[in-house]
Amino acid sequence: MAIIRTQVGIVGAGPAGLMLAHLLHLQGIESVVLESHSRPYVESRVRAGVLEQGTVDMLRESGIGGRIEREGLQHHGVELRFGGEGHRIDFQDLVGKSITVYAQQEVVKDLIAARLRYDEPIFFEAEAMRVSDFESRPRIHYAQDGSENEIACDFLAGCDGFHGMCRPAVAAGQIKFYERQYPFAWLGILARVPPASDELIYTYHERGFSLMSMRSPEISRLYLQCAVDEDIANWPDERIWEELQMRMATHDGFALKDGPIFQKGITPMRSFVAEPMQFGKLFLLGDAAHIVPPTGAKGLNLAVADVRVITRGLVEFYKSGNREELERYTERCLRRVWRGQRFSWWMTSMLHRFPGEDGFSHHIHLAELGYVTSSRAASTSLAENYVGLPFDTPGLF
Ligand code: RFL
Ligand code: PHB
Repeated sequence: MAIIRTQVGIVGAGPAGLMLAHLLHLQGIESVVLESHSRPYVESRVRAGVLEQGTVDMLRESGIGGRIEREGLQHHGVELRFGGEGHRIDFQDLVGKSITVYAQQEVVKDLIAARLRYDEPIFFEAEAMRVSDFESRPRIHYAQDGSENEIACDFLAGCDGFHGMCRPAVAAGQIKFYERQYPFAWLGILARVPPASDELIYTYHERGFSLMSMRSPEISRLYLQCAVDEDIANWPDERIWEELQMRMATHDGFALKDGPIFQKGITPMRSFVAEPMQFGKLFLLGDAAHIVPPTGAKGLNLAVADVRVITRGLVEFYKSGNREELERYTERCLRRVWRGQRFSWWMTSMLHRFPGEDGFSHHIHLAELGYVTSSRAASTSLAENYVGLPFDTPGLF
């Protein structure tokens, strides 16, 4: 059995684990990243698409922004569509910021490439089986190529997503969960067809929510609300296009063009927060600690915000032995996480049809959307949350 010593042991090579490893490297702090899947698998996993301006700035300032700048699609607003009409929320005019559409797996590719370029340890197909001693001298026990190995570290970063093993390793009495499940899911597709608009379109319709997003000038990313236990086999391509066309139709004849679908999947919707996010020397980051429904486009951005907070704490600790920032990790992260939760829950509630809704609820949805799109105060509130609230931790660079 091999034992590797490092300063920070990181479980998971998603956006949280990779970004943390990258920032630590820039600050001269050693880490080892373990990832249970293969490199091609994590580099092709289809997920998020919207990056807040603060997330893009952080990638750029840390030297990772080259490809985002060239290939990312900068958007200055979004459309909310309901009652057969579109209403634009102009981020630039309302809050002077924008968002960037750039696929999560591209961020993951950029961060893995950086890790390999500076020749720092990242092990794929290496599954953490157990974490131990995180109150004293943390250890990660992992399996790779049929053998069991160990990482001994000063700190342990649980960046292993919602279904990971770090959060369950905490004793039941030490952790509290807050949770909401939603009675619907999203069916998402990627299609080889130019996006029907230059900006995202979020649609509320009596048949349910839909969203038009994109990945490039040739590729559309679309979602539609479906039943929570939906079987993807019930959704042949023609039915998906027909449903999207009905939901997105406008009085002035908007036409959503169809095209070959090359990826399909169903995503459940959940709000979840674990508290605290630190247990001795074990820290939980990103989806391992909190999940939001994707309607607010916040999950990856919140993961990266956690990375920012913990990096400051670790830099402070290794520079001066001062643990103050590390001790405030949960408090600092959760303040932002709860704001992201509120915004994601609100967008989800406003834009989806809940089972059993009647005419009264329908008119409440329409009234709320009408208010949000006609009041400058309400539009500004949506815009400032969507583009990302300011960080309350001073910059890292
Ligand atoms: P990840 O990405 O789940 O990465 C965790 C990694 O840990 C690995 N792992 C292990 N490795 C070793 N040993 C073990 N025992 C392990 N157990 C797990 C896993 O293989 C994996 O590689 O978590 P992270 O880094 O916290 O990142 C979070 C984001 O992935 C997530 O919040 C976003 O994808 C959410 N999300 C969106 N976020 C946004 O900010 N903007 C969006 O537009 C947006 N759209 C979305 C989304 C998520 C979606 N789905 C599919 C859930 C749209 C969708 C449809
Ligand atoms: C995406 O492009 O995948 C996307 C965009 C906006 C969301 C969620 C996902 O709210």
